[in-house]
Amino acid sequence: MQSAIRKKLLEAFSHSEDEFLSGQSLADIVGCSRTAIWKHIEELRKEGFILEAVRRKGYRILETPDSVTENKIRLGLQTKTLGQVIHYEESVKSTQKIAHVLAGDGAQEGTMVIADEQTAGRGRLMREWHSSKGTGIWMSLILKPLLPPQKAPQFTLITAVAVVQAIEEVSDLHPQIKWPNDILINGKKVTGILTELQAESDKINSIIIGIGMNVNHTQKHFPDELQTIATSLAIEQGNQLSRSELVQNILERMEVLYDLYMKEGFTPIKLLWESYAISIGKKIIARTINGNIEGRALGITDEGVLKIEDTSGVVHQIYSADIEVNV
Ligand code: BTX
Repeated sequence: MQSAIRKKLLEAFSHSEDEFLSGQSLADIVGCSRTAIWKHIEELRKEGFILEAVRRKGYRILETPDSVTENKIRLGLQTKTLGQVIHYEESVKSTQKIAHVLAGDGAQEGTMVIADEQTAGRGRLMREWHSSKGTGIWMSLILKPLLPPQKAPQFTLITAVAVVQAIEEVSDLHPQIKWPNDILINGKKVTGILTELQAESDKINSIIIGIGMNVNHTQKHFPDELQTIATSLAIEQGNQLSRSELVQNILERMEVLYDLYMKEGFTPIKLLWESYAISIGKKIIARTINGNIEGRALGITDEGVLKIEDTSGVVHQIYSADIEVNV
């Protein structure tokens, strides 16, 4: 985790745009000596930031590395809570695992764990999540809403809306959501969401939301078994995208939607979610642990539960399943 000085320094640069900031004004804003500022600037340079230093003018950032480090995400981040504490690691087994430990130790709301690579990333039901180095966004976010545990599945849907909006913000793409946790582009999976809980019987302690997004993968980054089902933003868009900008957008969108949800409940989120949903009105199969249900997807309830009408007209409420659309 970053020192308070580094955090303030990056916040100052976030507001300066292309302007130079003098060593003295930085020292005043941050509350340390000019030598300390210089040391932090050298650290940023080592990480790949290109800073211009001009006598009597000061410093400005010319270029930043293509990374998802704490420094890179902090620069320009416009949130109040989400991502205000960032744990970055180059390589981890699973960001979800680390976030669970941090949440158990009382991590503050909005704490994020992010890695450049996961060696044992996981999806639902302990399925594997392929997370190659330097290509994607592998992050886990800790939220602490004062809510009963039954509300937790709604956070998968809130996150899905935030992710779609973030992708639309930085690209020309229009992803769709497949209930409950897949984001698809042209029918292929670009993002998976994993919502997990630390809770007591009547209250949530922490929700840990894992987001895995394929960003700059080429087709050959995917193993054989994912060739036909996975895609990346770069494959669909035709050019590479900034992972850190996407992370910032996800955090910013998520903060707005989370706020809206806590103030007004799930109804406004539901409308947004349905506007991006792929399966509504279509024939689908829901594969649940109790067997398959085939029918037409009617929509979601105010709780975020999927409604399916089978051929005999019976409406089923599905809490958890894998969905196959267009059968
Ligand atoms: P899921 O169970 O819905 O999807 C898992 C399935 O998706 C796998 O069985 C495989 O078929 C397919 N899959 C695996 N990797 C990829 C990939 N990179 N792109 C597309 N399809 C893939 C989805 O679970 C939830 C995934 C959450 C991942 C994040 S990453 C950060 C955090 N840490 C962690 O360990 N998990 C979460």
